[in-house]
Amino acid sequence: MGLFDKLKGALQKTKDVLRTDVRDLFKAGVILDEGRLEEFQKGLISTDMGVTAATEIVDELRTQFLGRTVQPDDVWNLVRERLKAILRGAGDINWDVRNPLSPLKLAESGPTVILVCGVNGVGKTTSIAKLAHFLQKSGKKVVLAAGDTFRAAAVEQLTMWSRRLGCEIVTKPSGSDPASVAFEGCDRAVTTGADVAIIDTAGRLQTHQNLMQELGKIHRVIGKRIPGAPHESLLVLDATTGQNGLSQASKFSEAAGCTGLVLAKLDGTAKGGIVVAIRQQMGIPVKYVGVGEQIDDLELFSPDAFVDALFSES
Ligand SMILES: Nc1nc2c(ncn2[C@@H]2O[C@H](COP(=O)(O)OP(=O)(O)OP(=O)(O)O)[C@@H](O)[C@H]2O)c(=O)[nH]1
Ligand SMILES: [Mg+2]
Repeated sequence: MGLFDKLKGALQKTKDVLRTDVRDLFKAGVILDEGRLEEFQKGLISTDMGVTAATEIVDELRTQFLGRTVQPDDVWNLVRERLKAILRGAGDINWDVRNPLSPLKLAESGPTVILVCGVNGVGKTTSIAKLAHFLQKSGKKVVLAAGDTFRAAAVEQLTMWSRRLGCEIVTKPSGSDPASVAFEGCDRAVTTGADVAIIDTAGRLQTHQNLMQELGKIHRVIGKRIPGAPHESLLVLDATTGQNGLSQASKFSEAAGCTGLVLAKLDGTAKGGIVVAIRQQMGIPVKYVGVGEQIDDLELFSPDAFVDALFSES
């Protein structure tokens, strides 16, 4: 399956919302009135794209089409272009669908460090394995650091992935300081000439101040071993989360300066729209989407492919 097909499958539920609840509103020949605009806005908001984006789209529709007959295609083209523009943001990322590493900021010399954080159970460890696989396929040598020292099973889980991937892993006993694991992971990457170190962290709620401070410390310690690192600080969001994703993005960003999102579990959501809200309100781009539990189930996020999949006919 190609990227587009996978995305289409992953976004099925969001598409159903848009299509069944909303699409009927703009049957050919219908005159656009305030009632229809309001209904449409509700449908857009129900995908979690955020009130700001939904209002912008509806305002533009009002300006162009209020009191006139409107063709469904006019509406969809407008929505599509608007969403793409929001998701592309300021043009800070050079999306290249042929290069899965294109959204990542890589170190100019020495190892690139990728810190991965997020709330409990969102898909951090699995996403790390998938990302390592991506990197290895591009010829990069990867070191993993099992920074979730909170649960013994977490170290085993990442160790199992490292065996399958055939890459090195740095671990410490349960209860060790996660920052020291992160430090050692960076150290190992430097001394073994690895290209990338990926640091796993324990799941934590964004409302737990101590744990957010701990994450801040991990971030700082990484920078002590490798100046300028981490080069990427990826926040993994569960795509089923909806609006809480915004609060997660905000708090994790404060602690760990998030440079991008991984939107995991997009295969099971009606809420793919949250990425629009996060991009628009916080400027944090989605870089990857998780579309299943297998090692290959990670896709490069592309604004155009995402929006086109969201509105495709089939
Ligand atoms: N369907 C689906 N399941 C996923 C995806 N990513 C992860 N999972 C599943 O979600 C569950 C949790 O994944 P983990 O990677 O362990 O999540 P985590 O964030 O590391 O969890 P903690 O370390 O406990 O905070 C596992 O059963 C994964 O297989 C995805 O993209 N799609
Ligand atoms: Mg984990």
